[in-house]
Amino acid sequence: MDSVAIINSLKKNFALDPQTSKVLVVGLGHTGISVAHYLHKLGFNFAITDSRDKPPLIDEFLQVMPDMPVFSGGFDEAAFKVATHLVVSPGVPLTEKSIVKAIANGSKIVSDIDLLACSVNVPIVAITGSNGKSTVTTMLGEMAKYVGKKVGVGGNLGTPALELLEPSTELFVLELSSFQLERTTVLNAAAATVLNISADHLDRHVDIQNYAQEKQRVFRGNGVMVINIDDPIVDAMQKTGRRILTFSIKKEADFYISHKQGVEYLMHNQQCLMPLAQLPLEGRHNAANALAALALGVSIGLDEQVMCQALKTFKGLDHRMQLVAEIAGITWVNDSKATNIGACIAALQGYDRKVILIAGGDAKGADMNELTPAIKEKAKSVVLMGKDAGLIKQALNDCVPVYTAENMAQAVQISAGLAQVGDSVLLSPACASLDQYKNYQDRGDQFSKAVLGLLA
Ligand code: UMA
Ligand code: ADP
Repeated sequence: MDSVAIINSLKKNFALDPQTSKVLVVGLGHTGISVAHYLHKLGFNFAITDSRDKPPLIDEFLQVMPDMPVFSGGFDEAAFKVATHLVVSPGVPLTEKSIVKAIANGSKIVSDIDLLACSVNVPIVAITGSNGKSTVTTMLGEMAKYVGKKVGVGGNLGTPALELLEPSTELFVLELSSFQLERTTVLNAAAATVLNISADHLDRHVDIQNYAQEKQRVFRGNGVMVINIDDPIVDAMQKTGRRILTFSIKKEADFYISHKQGVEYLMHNQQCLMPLAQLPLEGRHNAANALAALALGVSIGLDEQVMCQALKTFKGLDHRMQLVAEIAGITWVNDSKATNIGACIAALQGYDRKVILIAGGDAKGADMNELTPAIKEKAKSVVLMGKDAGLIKQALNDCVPVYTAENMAQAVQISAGLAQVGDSVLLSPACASLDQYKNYQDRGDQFSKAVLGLLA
């Protein structure tokens, strides 16, 4: 779409007008910068505010737009007072006092996802859920590339949605978080999925019902709904009158798994798509991810055989069930991206024997008792660390031997002492990393470093 068409769409959907609107971009992170570039290009009058004294990207921003007003070190009351529209970064809660006040005074909330949706007339596929978003988003992006589409892949995955705006793009595949969805009102995805729901981000959402409701917003509009019928909360999201494609790893669905002459296949209705063994990813949950990606691809008309070719070469993402090393008959697996209970349970359930589990960190308000059955079944011992180690220890109530470590190096040392030939040591923390590490990548890297250090 050209600038005139985009501005017309913004006017129609949000009364957002370069002549009259005053936009406040809240948060100067990756989202904030991408929004600033977008508004600048369209000739909008805007300012930025960030609660941090020195927002991490301020220098980079001022180099490109030195004249733009930036209010940092707190949310600037005066800037909120005059703003007709707020574009709030996902890291900033909408319950923030200044935002609540601005909304009460008539300011409209617009998300970067809404801005993208108003700026394109090609299909958008939207992917959310508690776990598997990044994997499915990347899988579908790879499939679309294999088919020969010019595709923009991003969102919560890393590249902000508006950075993907390119005139030649034929398809957008977006990973969306609950925070992005709660402030998105006009997205009408051609196909969308909620992969699964398990407790996460309960430090920001009132309860799991509220978290699931925000996720459900991905289905706004009239696109195809891709539904995981193994998850009762997601299954209940089906809407009558909509085209629905279901997937399941437990029972027959539109996309499912079936045995044919002793071989397990990924299936679409009665058609065998490919043997499951040709999917080069560990864990049953990745079969679900592949089925979801196939269903989304079919929804937007991608060729199934070509999509399967892409799946066969998909190596998975770092820090998700990633084999670090096999040392003296012991396998070390980095699943640092398991930042919630659901991911840790899925990791444990993928094993057919007991493992040594390294877990802990910031539980983000989740009830750690939900971990206990899977740990009881699949862990021979548990090494805990981080802020909420005590909560997990309490929940386990001595059902397995528990050890406590100060840091990753110590956790790996303790695990090495416990492990015997044939064992697996799994880092799958069930918690966020920010209490002890820069991010989950840093946590995973420290694990790999400590494991490889065992060789020395
Ligand atoms: N912050 C402040 N004051 C501000 C703005 C932010 O203190 O004024 C803090 C926030 O509390 C947060 C951090 O700064 O802890 C970053 O927030 P942000 O929204 O400004 O971050 P961005 O750089 O814009 O990155 C965001 C997403 N971050 C969050 O949702 C926290 C990125 O997802 C996403 O890749 C990016 O937009 C592009 O779309 C990251 C993430 O952790 C990977 N997401 C969560 C998750 O996956 O669990 C939801
Ligand atoms: P997200 O972007 O939703 O965090 P990722 O693909 O990055 O999802 O995976 C995050 C964690 O969840 C990893 O530990 C991974 O092994 C696990 N995981 C991936 N897919 C699923 C799934 N379908 N169900 C449960 N856990 C999953």
